[in-house]
Amino acid sequence: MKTRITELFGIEHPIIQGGMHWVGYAELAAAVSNAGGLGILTALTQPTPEDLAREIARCREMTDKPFGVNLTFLPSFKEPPYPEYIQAIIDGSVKIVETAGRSPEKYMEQLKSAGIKVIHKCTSVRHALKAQRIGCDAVSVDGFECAGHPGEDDIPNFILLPRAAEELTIPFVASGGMADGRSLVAAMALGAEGMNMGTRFLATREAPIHDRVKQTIVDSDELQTRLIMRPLRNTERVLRNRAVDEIIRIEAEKGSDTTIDDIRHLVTGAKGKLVLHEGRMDEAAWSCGMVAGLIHDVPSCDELIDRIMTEAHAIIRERLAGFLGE
Ligand code: FMN
Repeated sequence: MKTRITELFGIEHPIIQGGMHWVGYAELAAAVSNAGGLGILTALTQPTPEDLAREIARCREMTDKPFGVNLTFLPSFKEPPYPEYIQAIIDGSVKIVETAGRSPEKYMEQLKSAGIKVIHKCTSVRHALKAQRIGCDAVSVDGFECAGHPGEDDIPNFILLPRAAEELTIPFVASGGMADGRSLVAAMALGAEGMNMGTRFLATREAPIHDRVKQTIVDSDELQTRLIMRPLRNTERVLRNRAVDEIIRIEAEKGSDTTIDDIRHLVTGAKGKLVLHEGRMDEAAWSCGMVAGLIHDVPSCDELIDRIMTEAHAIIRERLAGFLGE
């Protein structure tokens, strides 16, 4: 399948693995890239820019295919040294960066002058247009269904993707709620040129997380996610657990007076790591998408991507062409 996204990034299949905190290590990124998709390391999962440089080198040993690095600009307790992380990306000869959260405007010159292609992940058409204006090469349009931060507009992909198609000239991938060949074909029908997946890649053999997390996703349906941190305008979609129930209780009690200090103990990155790496499933809130309802197994990345592409071809050639009587 050839699209502007496969051409832009030099990949075989239009499938991207979005950056994921505590998950986007070399094992997963290399497995996705080796399967013909675009694997992405998560910069801020590495404690320092030097650690990121080592992780890039490790990933390069595991794959000779293109891979990228995610740089997330979110409100944080302490601003990370972004220019130094970017320097590690440049020094590691990585040519693709996925940005997310705030606009990457401040860093575009540093990225572009190193010949890096930038795909910005955003949750609204206006942010996508801004990304286009400041020189991003592509965008990842993240619908309300997505794991992590869906923004505050709550527009699902059935509306958001065709709206993006109406406005953008740069290519975009659909993100949020994508799981299989049906997702890919639907996203492309709505104007996208590929798809980005997070939750689906958590439930793969190579994802370097605890098996209990993978099994929990398989066991969950589409009704199990919750939105937290809405009163802080930093909404996050997470899987329901004891910590999330407690956050929801606190937010209901405090309403718009909720502050990060009220819930910090249940949302810190350090605690999220206990869930993802140690399988302590009730320890903290952790990002998970509604797409859990479509995830029923834990394949390898190669099996998953191969299955998605086979299914997508069959849908286009047989199911859709069949409606035309061809
Ligand atoms: N997106 C980021 O840009 N930065 C992150 O650090 C990040 N961490 C994530 C951690 C987890 C456990 C998950 C499931 C998602 C995370 N995301 C992050 C969002 C994904 O990259 C992707 O945009 C999202 O999962 C798409 O929705 P889906 O899960 O329905 O596929």
